[in-house]
Amino acid sequence: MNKAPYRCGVVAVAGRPNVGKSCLMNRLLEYKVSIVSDKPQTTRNSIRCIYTGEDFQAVFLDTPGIHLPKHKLGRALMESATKALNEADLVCYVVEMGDGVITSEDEEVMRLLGEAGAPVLLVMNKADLAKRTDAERTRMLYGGKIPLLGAIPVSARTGEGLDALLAAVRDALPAGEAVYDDEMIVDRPEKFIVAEILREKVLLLSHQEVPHNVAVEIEEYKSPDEYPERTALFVRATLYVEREGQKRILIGREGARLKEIGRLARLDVEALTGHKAFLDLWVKVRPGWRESESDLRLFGIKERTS
Ligand SMILES: Nc1nc2c(ncn2[C@@H]2O[C@H](COP(=O)(O)OP(=O)(O)OP(=O)(O)O)[C@@H](O)[C@H]2O)c(=O)[nH]1
Ligand SMILES: [Mg+2]
Repeated sequence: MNKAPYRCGVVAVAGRPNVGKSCLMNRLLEYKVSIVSDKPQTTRNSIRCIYTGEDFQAVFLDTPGIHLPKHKLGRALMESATKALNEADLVCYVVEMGDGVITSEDEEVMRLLGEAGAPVLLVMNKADLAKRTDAERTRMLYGGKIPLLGAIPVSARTGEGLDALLAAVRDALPAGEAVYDDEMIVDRPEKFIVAEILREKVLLLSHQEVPHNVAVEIEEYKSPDEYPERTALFVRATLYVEREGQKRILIGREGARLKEIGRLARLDVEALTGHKAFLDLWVKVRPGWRESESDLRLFGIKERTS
């Protein structure tokens, strides 16, 4: 009997904001590749997360949630998501399994999926919150709108359904050699993930418009991996906000909020890097950065080449 060919391809993980795309990536890779929060528009870059199985390699692209943008930041997020869809051999379209209706954002996702043309696997996430009967109802709801390769109930929280998802992804990939080394999990440098962890803690500890107004820049990054004379990782980072009031909120009374952001981030950074870490955090006002092309490039949200 012939051995099945090795398979490899790009799998865009797309859907409206907050359905659990990044959470799903972290769970599949058993590694914190992408930050998660209960606020929409958490993810700002398409992040390549590489899953290497026995006989396949799936290059997942975690994408920013598809929504109707209100400013340049939002438009840059949409460009990044659309680019990922156009590059994909397969799309995992993530929805919430309990979804009873199709929202305008999901209409937009389906329009973009139609334009991109890659086959679509419906991933019905948050099965832990839904009723068993929701699976069939959700499959019918979306299946009535677009052609689906399949529909799989999963829970990024409990891990339910992930083996079935990986099997379906594998079967849909084209034959091909692995593109990445099998030890590679994420295509972004450690420094990028540390900046994202800081943003995650801002999202966790702030509310209303503040979280969406924050961008993180790492000004200095000295790891014992590169500087053996050091025993701890040193990170100096600036959190940019758009207004003075937001700066006050982020710093908090007597610096309490900024301190807590630093403490929580430090724990994650230490777990990620395996080094003791020292984070030196600053908050600065940069009016209108979300509407500035050059700032979006500076913060790595918009690609420098595009
Ligand atoms: N109960 C439950 N909650 C989940 C599950 N998956 C994700 N969540 C929660 O849903 C929220 C959104 O998760 P994210 O992974 O940040 O969602 P996202 O789709 O990446 O969002 P954007 O990056 O904004 O597009 C978080 O509060 C998660 O903890 C799940 O399977 N079950
Ligand atoms: Mg995300």
